[in-house]
Amino acid sequence: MSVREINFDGIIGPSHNYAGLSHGNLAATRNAGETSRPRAAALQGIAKMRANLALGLTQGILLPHPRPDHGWLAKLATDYAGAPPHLRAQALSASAMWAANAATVSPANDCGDGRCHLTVANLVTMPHRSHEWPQTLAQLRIAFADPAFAVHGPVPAPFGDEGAANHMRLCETHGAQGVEVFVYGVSGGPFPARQHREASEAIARAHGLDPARTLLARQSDAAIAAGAFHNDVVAVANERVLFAHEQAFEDRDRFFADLRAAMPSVEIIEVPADRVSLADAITSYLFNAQLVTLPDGGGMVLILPSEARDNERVWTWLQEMVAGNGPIRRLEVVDVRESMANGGGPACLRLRVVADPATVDPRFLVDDAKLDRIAAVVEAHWPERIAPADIGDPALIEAIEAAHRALLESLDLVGLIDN
Ligand code: SUG
Repeated sequence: MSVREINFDGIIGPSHNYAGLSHGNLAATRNAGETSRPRAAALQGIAKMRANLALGLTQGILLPHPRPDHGWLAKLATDYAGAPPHLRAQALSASAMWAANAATVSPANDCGDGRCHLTVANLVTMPHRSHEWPQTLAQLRIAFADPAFAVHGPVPAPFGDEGAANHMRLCETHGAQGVEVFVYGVSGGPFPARQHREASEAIARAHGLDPARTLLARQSDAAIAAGAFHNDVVAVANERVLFAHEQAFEDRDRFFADLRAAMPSVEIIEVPADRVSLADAITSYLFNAQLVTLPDGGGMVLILPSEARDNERVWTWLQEMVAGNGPIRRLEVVDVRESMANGGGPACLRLRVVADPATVDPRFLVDDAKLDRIAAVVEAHWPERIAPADIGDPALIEAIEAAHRALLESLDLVGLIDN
């Protein structure tokens, strides 16, 4: 038995484009109408996975969804050719790449029945994401079919659930019992609050979490209004470290006191607003980093997007932090600019599962050789560019569908999850 954290990254799909579909996600709306580079995007994601493997981490994948989603359009009594432009864009989105929104995961040691529980996120707030869950659920049921796991369907609408992006877990080591924190938003500001308290509470119940080790924290209205459409844009946790912006939580003092009571060894690293403003945190995605523990006592590494290095105030603060004697010992920078332009940083692209890799379907785990194979499919089949005007082009749609088929074939998953 070797329980560890496994990062499952969403492979960036061949339909990756900039349609500006996410109100409240400032990068996505700012880049609406730009030309995307799906091939480069997917290769950037693969390079990030390679860098994680090189750090000694265990790496998994989730697959792009079939796009356009013809089944969803059929439920709307239309088809791709006949659909109005906004429905076409919503049916074509590659947004399943952001695996942090695939599900909420509670490791076995936190759950009453000793199994690792996963609840697929309903993503009901955004139309282009609301039709992801059936395909995500199909993949989770294959990847985590072992009795070590319990995979749940979505929380019912209208309670919005955006998965692990609004969930943090603190623990001494990944294999130990943890304290789980669910972060929800309250609507009323300029942008939607995508995680509802009722959904978080339902998941905590479904996973059989111990109420004494489960906290609900309200995301600050200021953070949502500044463009933090998910908590993972302003906070990230790993083992006993919480790394967060000073303005991430609505009632910060009470939340920190509750967290310290539930887990006295917690170390809170807070970035003050007078050093890094919320606006800087959101454009640089400083907190949308993967905070990981290296194997063999190597300490913690923060895997950041290159945008964090480009912002002088953010980079200066980070360098001071690693020069100090804190738990985060090292900074690694990755280039995921294509995903970032849609508001998805390194942490958005991954779903963390604490489990023994031997219990996971091996087709969802990767090593360098398998990443080589995936990269070869991407090089051969992913469109180089998608401009807004291309979205109606039947030849592009054919190329996207052929690319998706080629990937499933190369991973031996045809027929299992191709709907
Ligand atoms: O849901 N962007 C995604 C980004 C998700 C980031 N995930 C985390 N923070 N964990 C979203 O807003 C943009 C797609 C478009 O506009 O075409 C988009 O869906």
